[in-house]
Amino acid sequence: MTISQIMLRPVRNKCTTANSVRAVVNIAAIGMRLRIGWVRRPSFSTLGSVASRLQWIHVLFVIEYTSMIDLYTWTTPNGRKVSIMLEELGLPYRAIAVDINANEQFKPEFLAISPNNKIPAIVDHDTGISLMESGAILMYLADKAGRLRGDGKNGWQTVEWLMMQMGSVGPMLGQAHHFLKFNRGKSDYAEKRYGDEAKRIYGVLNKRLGEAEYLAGDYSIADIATWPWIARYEWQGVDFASYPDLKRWYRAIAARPAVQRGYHVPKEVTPIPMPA
Ligand SMILES: N[C@@H](CCC(=O)N[C@@H](CS)C(=O)NCC(=O)O)C(=O)O
Repeated sequence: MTISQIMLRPVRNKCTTANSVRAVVNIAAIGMRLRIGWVRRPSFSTLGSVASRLQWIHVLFVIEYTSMIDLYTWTTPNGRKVSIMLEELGLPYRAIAVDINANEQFKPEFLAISPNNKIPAIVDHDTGISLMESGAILMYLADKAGRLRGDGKNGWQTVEWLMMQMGSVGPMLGQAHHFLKFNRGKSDYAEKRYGDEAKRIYGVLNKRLGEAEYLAGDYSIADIATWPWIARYEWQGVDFASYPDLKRWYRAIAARPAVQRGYHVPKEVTPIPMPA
C-alpha cells in the first residue's frame, strides 16, 4: 500500500474533540482506510484571552491509504457475488451502481472497464488492476487477501466448483429466469429445457453438499459464486423440499453477516429469500 495523501484539516473553534472524532468516522464511511488520526489541541496556558481562544484552530492530520476498490455492480446474482466477497474480506470498497435496466452498462466509461458490457467489474486503486468477469474478480480478491480460495487439494476443488458455477449454474439458471420468470408462455420448449436443467443442477449441488459441508470442503469463493444464484430459487420454480442438503447449505450461508450486508449492495430491493 502507498500513502496517497496527507490531509491537513483545520477545524475552527467549536470543534471539540468529539467533533474531530466524528470527522474521522465520516471519512471512513466513504471507504477510505484510515491509519492515523490525530487531533492537536492547544494548551489553555497558550491562550491569551477568550477571543483568541475562540480563534484557535484545532488541526486534524489524517493519513489515508489508497486501498479502496471501486465495485461496479447492480442488484443481480453476479453483482452480489463480489459485494459479498468484499464484505467477507473486510476490504474497503465503494459500490458504483450500473443500472442495467437503464442500459448504463453500454456507457463508454463503463465499457472501458468492462468491454463485455456486463457487471460486475472492479478497479483496485491499490494495484491499478481493473477486472471484469465475476469468477476472475473472486479469484483476484481471494489471492489479494489470501483467504477463501482453499489450500492444497481444497484449492483445486475450489477452482472446480467455481468453474462449474461460471460455466453451468450461472448461464443455465440465467436462461431459466429469462424463460420462466420474464417470458412465460413464449416457448414451451425453452421453459421445459431450462426448468429441467435448473432441477438437474440443484440435484448435482445437493449431492455434493450431502458429502461436504461446503462445495469445496471449507467455505470458499465457490460458495460465494453459487449462493446468490440459488437465492433466486423462486424464479427458477424449484422446491427446496427435494434438496435438503442444498437447503442446509443455503440457510447457513444466508446467516453470515457479510452475506447479509453484501446482498443489499448497491441497494436493498427485497429481503433475502428464506425457504421454510
Ligand atoms: N460471466 C459474467 C456474466 C455477467 C452478467 O451476465 N451480468 C449481467 C447482470 S447479472 C449484466 O450485466 N447484464 C447486462 C447486459 O448483458 O447487457 C460474470 O460472471 O461476471
